[in-house]
Amino acid sequence: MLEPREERIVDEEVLRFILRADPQRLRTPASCIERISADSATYSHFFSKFLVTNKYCMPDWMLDVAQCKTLSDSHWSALQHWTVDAAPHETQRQINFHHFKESFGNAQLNVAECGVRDFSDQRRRQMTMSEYIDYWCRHRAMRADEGKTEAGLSPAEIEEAKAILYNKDWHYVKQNPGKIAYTLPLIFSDDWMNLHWDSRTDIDDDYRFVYMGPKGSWTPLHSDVFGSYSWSANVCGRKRWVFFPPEQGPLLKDKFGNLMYDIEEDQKVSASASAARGARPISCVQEAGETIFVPSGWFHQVWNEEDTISINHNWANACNVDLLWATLAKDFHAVQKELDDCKDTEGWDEQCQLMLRTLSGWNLVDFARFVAHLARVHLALLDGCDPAKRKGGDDDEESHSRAKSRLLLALFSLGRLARVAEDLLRYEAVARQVSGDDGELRFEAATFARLVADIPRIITAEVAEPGRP
Ligand SMILES: O=C(O)CCC(=O)C(=O)O
Ligand SMILES: [Fe+2]
Repeated sequence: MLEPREERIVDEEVLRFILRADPQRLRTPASCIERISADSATYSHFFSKFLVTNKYCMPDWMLDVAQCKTLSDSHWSALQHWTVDAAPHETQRQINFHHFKESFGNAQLNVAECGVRDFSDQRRRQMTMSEYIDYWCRHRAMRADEGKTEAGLSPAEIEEAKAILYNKDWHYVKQNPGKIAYTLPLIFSDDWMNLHWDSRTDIDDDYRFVYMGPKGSWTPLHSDVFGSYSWSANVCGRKRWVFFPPEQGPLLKDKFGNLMYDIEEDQKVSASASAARGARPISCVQEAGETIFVPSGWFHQVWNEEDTISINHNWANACNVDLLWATLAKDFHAVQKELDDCKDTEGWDEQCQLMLRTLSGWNLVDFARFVAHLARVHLALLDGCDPAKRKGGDDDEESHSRAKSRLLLALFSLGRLARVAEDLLRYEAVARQVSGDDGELRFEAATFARLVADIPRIITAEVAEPGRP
């Protein structure tokens, strides 16, 4: 993954205000999608208007690629290979099927069958990229001549070609470390989730995906894994999105009390259950070259209105780490309730942690490792901001203000981590490990101690006494 070259800088004033504020009170409701020009919007703007407020928006990142303007930046060149020039009757660049088959033919994919429900997801099947591209081309041919290509095919082959198969969750970056296809946009680059998963040697996973699917492929209603943010950039095609803010979750339940699977199905019913309860969807259309920033905990359902390829990452940082924690803590309490019957049996706590990992993808100890890792990273940054330890060369005004922003940003991250850590240490499963001799977290005892004891004090002093270097 090619990281952006610029540094993330947030205005000092903004940071001072945010350092004092309660995270929850900074979160403001949104009623429509705001388009922002990724070229002109600064990191500071995106940080204060969308990250800390948890508001969705549509940056036009990648517009150049979609409109096939001359690309001066060679980092886009691989992405250019994914599409070919528009045919005379088309307005958009088209998918380069040949390239995907030639370059990634053996890739193992976890393809969703959009017509078959499997609990809250679509049924999955394993295919190679080569098989998937063959399917997609047959599907397109059948769609184009409305069934004439069926001649000579068996009923099973016809059914297969008519199905809507969606290649989701292709770990492009992980599977192709040598083939950099895009540069991470600066506004999405403070990504603790992928930083942490990249550092884990015991797990081979990440949250960077490519999605590709024919017109009609879709993703059921959901909010994102762990309560993370996501961003989704359209390389080609068009997506339609429907959003509901987190507080409308209770209005989006089916008759069994689970989150609805297909909001469109619900809306087809004359007295739509969600509308009757007062849920208000916000819709938008995302064209090629446009990006959607999906805030934490927002429910959304997505349809590909054309054959579409997008890049999608899940991510998190200081601005939403409390929401990640709230999501996990809620799941943990649900697991405890579920296993309440056998509360007195030996190993009950471990059992709860195992079940939590299955349900949520991680448990309290995994989350504590994540918090400790990010705390170490930011404590090192803070130490690097110490004027006593810094080498010369920072004397002009601009460098001074950058250094200040760097310090405040590190403190902001540590402050948010400290709040979460304090809460986390109240849980037996974590506290025992941090203080015990045999727990996997005992190495982190010093990190937690510095985080919880020192950081709030440094922040209070910094806020009360601005101007310290
Ligand atoms: O594009 C899709 O089908 C789903 C995307 C999505 O859910 C996301 O980016 O969070
Ligand atoms: Fe999503």
